[in-house]
Amino acid sequence: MAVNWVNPTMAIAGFAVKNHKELGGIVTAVWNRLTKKLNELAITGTEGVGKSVLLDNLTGKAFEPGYTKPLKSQKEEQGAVRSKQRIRVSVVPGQQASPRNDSLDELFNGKMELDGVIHVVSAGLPVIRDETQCQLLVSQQVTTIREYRSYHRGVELHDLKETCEAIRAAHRRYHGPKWLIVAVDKFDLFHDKVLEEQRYYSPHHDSEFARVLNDLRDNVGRDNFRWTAVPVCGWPEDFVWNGEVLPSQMAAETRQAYLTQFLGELESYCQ
Ligand SMILES: Nc1nc2c(ncn2[C@@H]2O[C@H](COP(=O)(O)OP(=O)(O)OP(=O)(O)O)[C@@H](O)[C@H]2O)c(=O)[nH]1
Ligand SMILES: [Mg+2]
Repeated sequence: MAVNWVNPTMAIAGFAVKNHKELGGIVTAVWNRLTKKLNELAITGTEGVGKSVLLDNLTGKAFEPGYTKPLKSQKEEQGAVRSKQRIRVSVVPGQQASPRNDSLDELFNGKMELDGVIHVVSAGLPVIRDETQCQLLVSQQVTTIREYRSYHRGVELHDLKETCEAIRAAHRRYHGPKWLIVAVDKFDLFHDKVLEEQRYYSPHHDSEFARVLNDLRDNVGRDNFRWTAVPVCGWPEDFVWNGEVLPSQMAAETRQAYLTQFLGELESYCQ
């Protein structure tokens, strides 16, 4: 590399150095880039469940000043996770339209060989950004938050089955992806009902949800697939449906602790 005597850039191998203190971390990052395997992951889950916000938390973008939450994703998003492992993630858009199908096809049926999947769920509390869609649901008697959650748990389960089908097809091609982490997102909205949600999402209980993933594991072989569920909160805020409010209840330090735990678990699944 040419030595710049006049205007040396504050960057090493593409990593911007803001101050001397950061240098240690950057040297580690460069070292990792040279020595570690790249883990290719997909983030899946239904519309409005929190995939893009979770990605921004994992890449660090959510901590930048002036960050605002993303709009509905119209196409696949990608990012590198801030981690001691090399982890690249692609987010499949949730909206039932061609960008979602193209992305699913490319990630699970194309040239890419995925190492793992982060499947995002929100205990039946996705955000619907389309007013017409909201009105339609209310007209179908989904008027309370209780009814909303029950309806969306059905949608979530259907989506999980679709994702497992894609994983099964990928396994027929290259025996991967080898693992799946269920990100139980929006934990700030049901932190007080932790055991209930744990019973539904955890691999250690026999729920309808767990059965779908256990069937997949038995089908592709226990040596070829494992899964777990980890609670997380990407963006704490009250949830409102048809005038009813479910308050967000989570202190900033608790949220940080959940995020740190999520990242730790993710790193342990990556090589
Ligand atoms: N309470 C709460 N709300 C959240 C959380 N994460 C996301 N949200 C809300 O959910 C909305 C949707 O989040 P996104 O990350 O954009 O959802 P997505 O899964 O990417 O949705 P699509 O792009 O439509 O597939 C956000 O705009 C927030 O209003 C969370 O941890 N807690
Ligand atoms: Mg999105």
